[in-house]
Amino acid sequence: MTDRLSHPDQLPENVAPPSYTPADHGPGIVHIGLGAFHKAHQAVYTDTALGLHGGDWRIIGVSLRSPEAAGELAPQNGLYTLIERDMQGSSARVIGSIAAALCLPDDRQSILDALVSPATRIVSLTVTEKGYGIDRTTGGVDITHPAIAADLATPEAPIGVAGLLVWALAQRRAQGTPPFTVLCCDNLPENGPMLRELLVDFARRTAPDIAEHIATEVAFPATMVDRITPARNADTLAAAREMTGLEDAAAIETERFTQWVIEDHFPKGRPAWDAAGAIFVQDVAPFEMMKLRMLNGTHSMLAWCGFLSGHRYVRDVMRNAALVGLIRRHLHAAAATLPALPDVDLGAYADALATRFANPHLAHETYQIAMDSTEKLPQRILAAAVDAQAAGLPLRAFAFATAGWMRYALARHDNGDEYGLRDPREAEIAAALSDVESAAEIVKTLSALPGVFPETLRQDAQWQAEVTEVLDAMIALGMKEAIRREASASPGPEVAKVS
Ligand code: CS2
Repeated sequence: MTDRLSHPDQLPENVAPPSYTPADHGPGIVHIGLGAFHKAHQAVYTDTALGLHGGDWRIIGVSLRSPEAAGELAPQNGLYTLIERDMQGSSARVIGSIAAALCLPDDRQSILDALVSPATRIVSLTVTEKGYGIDRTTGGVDITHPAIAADLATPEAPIGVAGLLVWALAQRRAQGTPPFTVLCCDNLPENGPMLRELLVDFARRTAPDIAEHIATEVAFPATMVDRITPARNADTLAAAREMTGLEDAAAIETERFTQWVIEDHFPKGRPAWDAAGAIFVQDVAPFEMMKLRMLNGTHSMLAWCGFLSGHRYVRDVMRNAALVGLIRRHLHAAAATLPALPDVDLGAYADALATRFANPHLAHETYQIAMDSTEKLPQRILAAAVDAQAAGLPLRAFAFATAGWMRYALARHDNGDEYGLRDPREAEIAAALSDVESAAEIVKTLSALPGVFPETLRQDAQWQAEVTEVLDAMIALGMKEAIRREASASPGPEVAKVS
């Protein structure tokens, strides 16, 4: 029987162990959202930083609901294999930065203790866009969000992000412990300030005396995170077994590329993430916008259109010339909406993205990216469309992407086969579309979903007409043909510019 990974000494020569002794370093970070992305990104930067500069900065990883991650990591002393893949091939290393893996329903007291402990100087988060419970129209809490509703009712027994963080910050203040720095690592615009606003609003409703403390004394650095990380599957575990000679239930795979841009505002210190390659800047917003609109916006467009035209993986989409043309067009259109960034060549960034998407060794499912689309569309596509509209730039690429989402929201393939949207607003969308048929009605109905479409687009007849025209073609001709026609009709120079 194959041994299970639990100690760095077990590793063969070709797999790098942590370059430090994990047990020599105490925890300094609580991370909420112990999923593949955290394990491929922040935990890796922390692992490298610990190896280079040491410090008590290991991570107590927390899952709010599922016991899965804790169940995989705990028997392995937090160790896991990270498989990194690029065009040249794959390599593996073992990460030692996770000191403990906990799950809220099972380990509640340990998690609350960790959040209040003076040793915890940073609380970082990757809970996905839908995990926070933000009301996009007000920036405050969405009182219909299940965790927000539960925590507003019983703030002394929190189960969600806002409830737990406000509870912990209040406890720390009462005990005279300085607040931790809150580091949101989800793909949301101005993610630090966004989370501050959410917590301040939650506190105003449940613990008004600490709302001001959170607004003025807690640091919420903004950050842009980037690493394409497919959901782990049986092939990942088999690859880890082959590369390490060990069983590893917690192994993950990711691309070799990684990027982290962080606003340098950590009053209680931080790991030497800069030594590990993170870039510290005064203002993250332009980087965030670039990544959200170019990488994530294009990703969403290619996911809807790729999924509906029969492409299971992103790498397959990148073998379809018509889709590649539309991807190039989208990258260019998104780039045109961005403020200039010194030292960043957006054409080169677009090329690099196309290469990353085409990575033949990464099995990244279009259906995975299409998940939670109502949470992604506004900052990825619609915000860019609004800026394009204001600048008098062509809206076609964004109208095409939006029509792709609307076609996806119908929840059935061209042949009638149904699929689940896997979106928090799935039921609402299904109900709204139940007696709607024409493209024009679908556009009108979906554009009216509260909090998704900006008013300036809803009022723009040209925009509405373009989205309707594309959606009509997608429905009438089928997705493949609509894509082919769009690609052949789209003006060459616009496509060619970023090639
Ligand atoms: C993707 C992102 O699933 C998605 O929505 O667009 O997870 C993307 O892979 C990452 O943001 C890359 O950094």
